[in-house]
Amino acid sequence: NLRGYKEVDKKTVVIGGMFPVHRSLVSTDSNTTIAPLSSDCEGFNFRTFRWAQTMLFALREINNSTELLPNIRLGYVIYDSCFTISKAVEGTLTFLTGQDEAVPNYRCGNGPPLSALVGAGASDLSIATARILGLYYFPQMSYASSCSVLESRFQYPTFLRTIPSDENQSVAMAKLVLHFGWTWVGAIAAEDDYGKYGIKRFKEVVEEAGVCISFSETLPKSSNPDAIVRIVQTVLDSTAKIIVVFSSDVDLSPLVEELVRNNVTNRTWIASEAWVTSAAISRQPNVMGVLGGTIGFAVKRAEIPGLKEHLLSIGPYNDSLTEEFWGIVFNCTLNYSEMLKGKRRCTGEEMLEALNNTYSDVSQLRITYNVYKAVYAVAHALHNLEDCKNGFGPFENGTCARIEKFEPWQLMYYLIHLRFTVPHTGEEIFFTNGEVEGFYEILNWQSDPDGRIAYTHVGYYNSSALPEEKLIIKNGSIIWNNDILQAPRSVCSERCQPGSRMGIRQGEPVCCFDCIPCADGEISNTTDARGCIQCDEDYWSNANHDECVPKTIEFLDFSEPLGITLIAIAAFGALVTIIVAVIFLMHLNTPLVNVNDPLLTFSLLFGLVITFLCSIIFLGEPRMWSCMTSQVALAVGFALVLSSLMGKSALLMLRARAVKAVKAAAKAAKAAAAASEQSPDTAVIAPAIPQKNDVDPIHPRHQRAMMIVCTLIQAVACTVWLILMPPHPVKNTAVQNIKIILECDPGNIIFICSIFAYDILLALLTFAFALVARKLEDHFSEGKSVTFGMLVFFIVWISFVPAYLTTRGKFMVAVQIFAILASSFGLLACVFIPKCYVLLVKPERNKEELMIPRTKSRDA
Ligand code: TCR
Repeated sequence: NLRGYKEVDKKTVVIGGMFPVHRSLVSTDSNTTIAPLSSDCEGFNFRTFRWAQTMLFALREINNSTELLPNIRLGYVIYDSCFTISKAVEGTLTFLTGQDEAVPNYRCGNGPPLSALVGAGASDLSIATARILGLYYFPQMSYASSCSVLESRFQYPTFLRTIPSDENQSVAMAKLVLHFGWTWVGAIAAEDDYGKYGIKRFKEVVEEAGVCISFSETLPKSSNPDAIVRIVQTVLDSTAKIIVVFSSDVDLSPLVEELVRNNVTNRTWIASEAWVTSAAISRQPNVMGVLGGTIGFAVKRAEIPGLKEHLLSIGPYNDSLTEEFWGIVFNCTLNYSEMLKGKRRCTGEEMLEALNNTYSDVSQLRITYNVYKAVYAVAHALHNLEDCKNGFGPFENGTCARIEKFEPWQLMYYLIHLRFTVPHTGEEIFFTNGEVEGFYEILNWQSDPDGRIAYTHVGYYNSSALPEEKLIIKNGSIIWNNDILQAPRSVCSERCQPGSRMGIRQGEPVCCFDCIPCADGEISNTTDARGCIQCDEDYWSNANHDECVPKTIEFLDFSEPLGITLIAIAAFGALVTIIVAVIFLMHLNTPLVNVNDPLLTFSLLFGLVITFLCSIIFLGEPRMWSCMTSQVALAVGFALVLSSLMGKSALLMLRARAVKAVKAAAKAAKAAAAASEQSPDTAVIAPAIPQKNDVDPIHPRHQRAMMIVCTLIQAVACTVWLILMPPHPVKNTAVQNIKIILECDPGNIIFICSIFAYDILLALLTFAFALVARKLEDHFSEGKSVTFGMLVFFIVWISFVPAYLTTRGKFMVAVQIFAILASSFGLLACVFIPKCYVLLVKPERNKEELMIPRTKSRDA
């Protein structure tokens, strides 16, 4: 322990200080045969020694000041906590009791009053000491204990600090991670309160924002190479490119060594305040490849004029710590027993000025500045305490505390209500509930021209600013790992683009997912969509599945080429039919026209005109009227055509039968004649020679009646259909997803089937009649042509069925129209071309002829 106060004329007040000048305790084996001794410490830390020296420097400044505490001398007691709780507690008890051996609950009488303890560096030490000091309501002013649990005034009533609480830093780190859109980060924390609570809060904030933690590791407190190797392996195995480390430099350095050994590059490290400017990390060899581009948070930096001179002015013989420091710096010893062991003896004349190490490096005075502020805070509180005018004091009845002998809680009052400006920097310090405002500089590790690490200032975080102004960061000035200027990405899975949705992977964090493309008819229009949205009824997904587009409406339009072609063909057919009718009209009185009832011919032609023209109604956007007329016109038109043909072929069939009978009779007559020649005594009954009237067994009246009745049946059926369940236009979306097919719904499937089945029945009858009559030989062989026409008709409609069933949308209509046109043309051509040929080209063959085949001439 360093003590510095002399009984002089001035009144003395003692300030305690606690610094982790050594890194750890010397491990001793527990031996219960001898009295236990307080352990020794090892691992001298230049950085923290500088902090201790800064306290001395500040005290000297204050003691030399004529304004601050002019009548008081500040003394000090400084303890080395060796970064261990036990040492810190020991020091606290020693401080409170004033005994060199710590005896709790005992404070000896008349020594100079103890004012406050500056320190305990690490949080867990402060937590331990603050519990003890809190018991006596003894003020503690920490410069580095930033853990957020120390915020609790209930548990730590007398704890104040000049470093912002880690609550701010954890949130700041989380904001930084979110700012760069990293959603997949690793976390490493030291195994102490600083690391645990810091990383816990960080995780809370980022996880709430949807970031996932790839791994979470703890750095061991005591040397544990296996654990370090394991952590390096985890870092290597993880795909996270961003690793947040909440640890002090002392605990982190073994990991950094191992990382450098394994050459773990390509990671971006986020540094907490405790190691961001630590030379113990950044001065390790080859560290830049691994840690280059690190981004970290640091507390305010300051220039403290005169500090460097003070640091270099210390001599070897001041106290035990400087002695040790001297020995380490100059690699010699001032200790007699070590000299005996052969170590070089220090001369005491060594030049500290030539020294260039962490101790004398005053470029990053951050925690050092906090120490400076802490000492000044205590001094100002003491000043205010001394300044009190009796009667106007803050305590009972306006009393004041006396500087020669005050109670710790009285000083606490002044600390809580303190507000002062720090000399040299002009920063104003005050405590709200024991805390200072959360302000951090954001530093980026870049290599400067001479290969050293430069901590470049790239932004800041101010917790008391407006939410959107808290984190200010100059993206452009950051140089990332591998000297890249582009911010790295760290995601477990790349974002799901619009058109796909996130699919969870069982048992993995939510940030790791698969992008599943939306099904047809579903879309997602945001990135990282959780699900796809079904498009509305009349809409369908586009090719990218990121937009619902109206379904295309499909129907066979008049104006498109196919429609125009069909209209042209239909019109042509109708025209031809009319021409044929005109030709027939012109030859009305010729035998050919009259060989069968001409009226049936005209009704047949009229039916064909109807079927030709009705195919046009199938085109265009289906409407109520067009659906009704097209089907009905078709059905009735065909009924007319077929019943006319049936009427014709019925006659032909009967004629053929009669002719057959006549032929048979003639044959019989011939045979009889022959027989009578052989036996002249036999009586001959010669059969009569058949006449025209004999072979025309039915009258045209019958034929016409047949035609009319058959057509009427169809017409009536259609009327019923139209009245009961009329066909109507529908939007068909079932067949093809991307289209709305406008088509006619038949209303009732049974109706339409029976109506066309009736047509088929007529066709079959016609065919059957004509088939029987096909052998009927006359000039005009109508039986053959009708048979042939019906065959064409059947072939067309039979092939229509598969074609119709395999087409979709508007082509169904086209197929239907083709079938109508083809069958109509087939009938027209087969039935009328031979006749027109005779009428127009070979009129000489158009003459009355006996219906009886040329039996005579052949026989002759
Ligand atoms: N708070 C840490 C200890 C610590 C520290 C440091 C130690 C901080 N900054 C710099 C060494 C060097 C910040 C704690 O434990 O609260």
